[in-house]
Amino acid sequence: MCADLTVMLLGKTGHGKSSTGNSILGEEVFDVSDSSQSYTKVVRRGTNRIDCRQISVIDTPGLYDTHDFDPTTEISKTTEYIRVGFNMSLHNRVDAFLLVLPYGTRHTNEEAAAVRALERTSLDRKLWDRCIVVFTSGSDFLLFRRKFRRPITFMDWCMNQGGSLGELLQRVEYRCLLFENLRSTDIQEREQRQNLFREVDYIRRHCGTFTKSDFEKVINKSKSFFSRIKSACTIL
Ligand SMILES: Nc1nc2c(ncn2[C@@H]2O[C@H](COP(=O)(O)OP(=O)(O)O)[C@@H](O)[C@H]2O)c(=O)[nH]1
Ligand SMILES: [Mg+2]
Repeated sequence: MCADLTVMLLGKTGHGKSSTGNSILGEEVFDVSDSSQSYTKVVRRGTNRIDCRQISVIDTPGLYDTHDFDPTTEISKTTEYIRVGFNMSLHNRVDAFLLVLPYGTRHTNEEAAAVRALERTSLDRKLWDRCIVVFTSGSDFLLFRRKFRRPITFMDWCMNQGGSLGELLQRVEYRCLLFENLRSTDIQEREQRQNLFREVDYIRRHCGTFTKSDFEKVINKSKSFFSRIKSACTIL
């Protein structure tokens, strides 16, 4: 299978969204920050042709950046980024949303709340079915697994996660990928990309295409969307 592919990066600032976008494209297209300050200020698209595929990556500014984030604002920001991303995408289509988290950092309450807020943005299964969790700093996992007499696989590690991270991974049906953006060899980079393509092809085969009008339907379908957001915010 050699279909064109569009993915959108979502997550907190500093988690490695732009770096992951560059790894996928095999080029330094997006600016990478060297502090926890949000470098990416606007939604951007990068494209490249790899093998026989036209690859589009949509990078977004960080969500849930501050400790005292307001969930209502964050939810409408996420919705807006996704909408702008669709406008930039080829054929108004996004095949998968990549939720970027750094491997090895504790899944803090703050992060758990961020993911819950994202859950509330993506109320519809149609969005969740297209989500892939990408863990960055993948080489730290390779160091970690060496500690075991019989080294565990990345999937073993994912299946062993509990708490809010475990719930999230279950929610995306363990569509999880490991990316090392700084210290990977060309071969590793190629393998990471192939793993991504495999997941996205699977999503497309099982869920069909997802266009901007599908997204707008998801948002508009329930007139209660905003009231649901409001009630979600009172839980947070
Ligand atoms: N060691 C390591 N550092 C990474 C990796 N991915 C991103 N970083 C670093 O994390 C910081 C934030 O990356 P960036 O892509 O700008 O994150 P964004 O704010 O989510 O777009 C930068 O210093 C990157 O060099 C990774 O896979 N391994
Ligand atoms: Mg960025």
